[in-house]
Amino acid sequence: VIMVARTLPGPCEVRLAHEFVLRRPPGEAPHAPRDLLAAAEGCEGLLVTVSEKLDRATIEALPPGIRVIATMSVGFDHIDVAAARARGLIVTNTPDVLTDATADLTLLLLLGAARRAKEAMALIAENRWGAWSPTAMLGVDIGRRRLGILGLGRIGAAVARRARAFGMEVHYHNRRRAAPAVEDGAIWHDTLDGLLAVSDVLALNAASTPETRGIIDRRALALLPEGAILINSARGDLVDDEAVIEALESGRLLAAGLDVFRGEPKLDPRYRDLPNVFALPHIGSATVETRVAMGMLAIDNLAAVLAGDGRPLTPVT
Ligand code: 8YV
Repeated sequence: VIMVARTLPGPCEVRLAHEFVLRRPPGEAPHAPRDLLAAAEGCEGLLVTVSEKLDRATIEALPPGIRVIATMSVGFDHIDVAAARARGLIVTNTPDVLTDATADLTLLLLLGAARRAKEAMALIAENRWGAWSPTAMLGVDIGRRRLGILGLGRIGAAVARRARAFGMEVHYHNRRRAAPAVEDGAIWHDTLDGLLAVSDVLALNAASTPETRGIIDRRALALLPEGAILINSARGDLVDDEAVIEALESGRLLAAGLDVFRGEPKLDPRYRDLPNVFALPHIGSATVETRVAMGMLAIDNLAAVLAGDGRPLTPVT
């Protein structure tokens, strides 16, 4: 018996119904903790997404039969993993299967921001497209710019490969230098400040942790080259919104491409209004193939723990 918090893509639902007895929380998402807890009664596993916030209090209140929490996401900042471990619960995520889709989306953000896609699309949508002009709607060439990646993990490395194909020189900062195969020619900076100084485009691909939350603040933005572009396909809470908006308004940041926001789906209305913000509603992994693969991997993890040898395929680390 498992609690499945959301409706998954069709093939995943077919498999779930075949392999498990299912419980669902009542009503619409986002589900309140008390609804999740009520639905979890009598279950051995939970299948959740980033919308289900499993904080310490919720984890401690879970019924005793729960053995595993499988999140259909690579990020697990919505789960208090320490609290889960303290209760002996296994937590699994869905790495790898969403790497390409999220990296593709990151390039969409980068191109959208650099080529002023929001303003250009508004010309069409609002029927304001006038005569061609040699100086209208000029963006910048990304191939002439250096890309700084904060967090060269699976997704960061996939972004690097794509950026290189566009002619970009790739730099990165991780606390520890990545293995040569992952690095693949990208230039490591042992400090964030060192990376910022060379990042004509800064792409955030780090997990949200106590160390990275708010890391792109006023001080960090001031270290970027004048007219840099900020890309965020990771988590909204990596940036200080006030500082980013101020830099976009002043032109210190040329543009931003953002798929994630602190407090999403609510977002600071200035992100909506600023012409130089190319914003998308957290669709990094939103392709048919990827969402099916994420759902299947979450189910594989539940099956391995509850019906297999007890060992999950992709436990969080
Ligand atoms: C998902 C994500 O859209 O995997 C993650 O961490 O943020 C996205 O892939 C979503 O969070 C699914 O739960």
